[in-house]
Amino acid sequence: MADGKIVQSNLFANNNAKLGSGGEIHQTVEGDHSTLTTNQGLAISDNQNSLKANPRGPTLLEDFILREKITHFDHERIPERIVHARGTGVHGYFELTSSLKDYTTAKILTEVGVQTPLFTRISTVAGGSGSVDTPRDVRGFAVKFYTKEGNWDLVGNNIPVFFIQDAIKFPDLIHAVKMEPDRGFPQSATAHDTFWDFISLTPESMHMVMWIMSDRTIPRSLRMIEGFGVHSFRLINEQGDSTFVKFHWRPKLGLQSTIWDEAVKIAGADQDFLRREMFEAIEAGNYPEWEFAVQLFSQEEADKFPFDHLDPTKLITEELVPLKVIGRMVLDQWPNNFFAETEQVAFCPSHVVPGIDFSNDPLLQGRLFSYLDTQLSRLGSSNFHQIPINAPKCPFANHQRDGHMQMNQPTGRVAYEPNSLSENSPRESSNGFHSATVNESGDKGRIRPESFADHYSQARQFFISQNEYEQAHIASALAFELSKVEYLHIRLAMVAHLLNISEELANRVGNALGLSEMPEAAKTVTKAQEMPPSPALQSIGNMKETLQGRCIGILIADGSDATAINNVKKAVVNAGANAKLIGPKIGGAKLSDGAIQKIDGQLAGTPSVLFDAVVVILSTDVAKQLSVEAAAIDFIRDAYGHLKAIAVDKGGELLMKAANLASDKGVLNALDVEAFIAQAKTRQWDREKMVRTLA
Ligand code: HDE
Repeated sequence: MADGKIVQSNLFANNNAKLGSGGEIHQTVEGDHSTLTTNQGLAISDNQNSLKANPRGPTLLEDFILREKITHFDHERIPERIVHARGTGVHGYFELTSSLKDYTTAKILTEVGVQTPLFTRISTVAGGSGSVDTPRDVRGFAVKFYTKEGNWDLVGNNIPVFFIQDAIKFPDLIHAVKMEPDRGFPQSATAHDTFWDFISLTPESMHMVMWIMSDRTIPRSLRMIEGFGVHSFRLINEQGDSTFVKFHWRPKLGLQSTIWDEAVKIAGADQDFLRREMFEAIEAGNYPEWEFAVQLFSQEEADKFPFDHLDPTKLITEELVPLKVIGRMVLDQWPNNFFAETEQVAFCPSHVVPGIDFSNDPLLQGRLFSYLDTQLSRLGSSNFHQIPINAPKCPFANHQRDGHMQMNQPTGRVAYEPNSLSENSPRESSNGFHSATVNESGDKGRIRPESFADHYSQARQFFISQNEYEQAHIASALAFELSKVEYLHIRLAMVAHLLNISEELANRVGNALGLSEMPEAAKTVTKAQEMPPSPALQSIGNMKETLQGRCIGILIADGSDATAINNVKKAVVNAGANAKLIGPKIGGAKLSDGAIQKIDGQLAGTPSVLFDAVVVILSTDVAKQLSVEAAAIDFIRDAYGHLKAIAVDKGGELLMKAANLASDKGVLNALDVEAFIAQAKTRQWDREKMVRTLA
């Protein structure tokens, strides 16, 4: 689409009873678009000056061109999402690699090799649309598949469980986590009183608390997170039999997170770090990819689980029901326009296709109402499905009519069904959507099932499944968050819950908080069950040792060794990473061979938190000068503190000394490129206890 071109609805393509048929929903008005016009097509002769009574006189009300422009501008913003306001969206496709024909009639899950277009939006939950990318927060993972049988929205998160068991608690949870209503802060942070107050009074949240305090909520890249449908859904096959299913996305680049101190500093260095990283990857043709997997299980199998799969605070471990990989998603096209696509996209868990159905998960049941309702207030019209990003790419037709911003111009007399006046008007079809045949009986009431009463077993299972570094990060995150809580009774109430999860964890957190006395364990209805550790729940433990998708920062300056720079850069790029040169001046650096080397980032504005590993190649003279430069010292000290591999030449060694850093196996000679690459593929986890006290 050419810049500035006006794209308008194709009124005339949609003007028969088969609304939107043929998938052609928008068309560019043909002709020359080089003249600036009003929205009525009137050519504008002066876009610099408003109409005035005289050159220095008042502006005239008559200036309809000014008024149209300002009025439109005044209404540019629409209400942001009440949750998940901050998001990054990308187009791509889904390709099925293994058919689920025995389980479902959904074509998207049975037609192997077919590519289905999709739009994926990854978001934070708590912050406003202009908030930073890297707070500790759950990431939303929403995918809209434009299938042949209608749009299917899989609206999930990067964590497989949720805080609450019943939709009626959602507004309370969100009010507790969002900025506090009297003071208007904190923006996008759980580390405050109201959040922990609510959580401490909500034992069902404890499993989710373990996940949000883990490194999963501080991802290194949107390309390095998992996605989960969270709830159990149903698949329905041709015979009408249904099977339960859980959906999973697994990133090809593996899982990777930042260190908490790093995430905090990234927020200062680049508010848009994750969005920019995604944008740059796609621009460079490094298309993010995920495997799509399912866990399938019958009602009989579910009856034997030691928990209720309808409870969204529970997950089904891979050891209990293995994952079956059935497809892949590739994101390969950045939207043309952020507002038109990423902002206006409207996901609804109720958007399913024949062969996919819902379970009775009470959280999912509430969501089936909420999303359609929220689109009405956000997008302002029940015609939001006509916006190109939301419109199905298959024919769709019905007798719904009129309403705000109606883009279609139906013809004919018939807007009802059944009718005898129009042969071509849309009618129901036996291949359409059918709900699973399920027998429902029992007493009506506002009742939490007893099978939802165990709040600690899986929280404990998650904690004991983590490796020692991950456990230390969870304990430290809890200590950090609770240290921001002003009320002692809230801290104590949380530690009382932790005692039911793991005494060791509770003691570590209690100790880090400096509690003078430990509380009693929180009262429980059900005793926690012993569940075996599930190594698949680790993230550091399952990190891929790779440089694919990673970025290496190379600090250079005037006089730096040209050969050393080229060698390391080449090796890093060959290993699949991006290399960026950082120097004191953006104009470039005159290297040892006299050539001027272009620089990608100025040292003061490009700290090492933006990289996965760093190299420092400096002449000894320049290194001495930089030894009193805070940005240079911070560059190497933070890289060290964030457990990154560091390669140095003689000048780099001087900087290490000035920063008072000891050598270890992650500190390498810049000439030994291979050794550096091997260490850069991971983090120096053993270094952590040397640089920070963890709980
Ligand atoms: Fe959402 N959620 N949610 N949520 N949610 C919204 O819909 C809601 C829940 C999720 O990128 C809203 O369009 C209720 C679980 C994502 O546009 C709203 C409940 C999961 C996104 C809403 C939940 C999610 C949303 C706000 C409890 C993971 C962003 C704007 C019953 C499985 C989608 C909007 C995007 C967005 C309601 C719980 C994921 C208000 C009532 C559980 C990824 O309708």
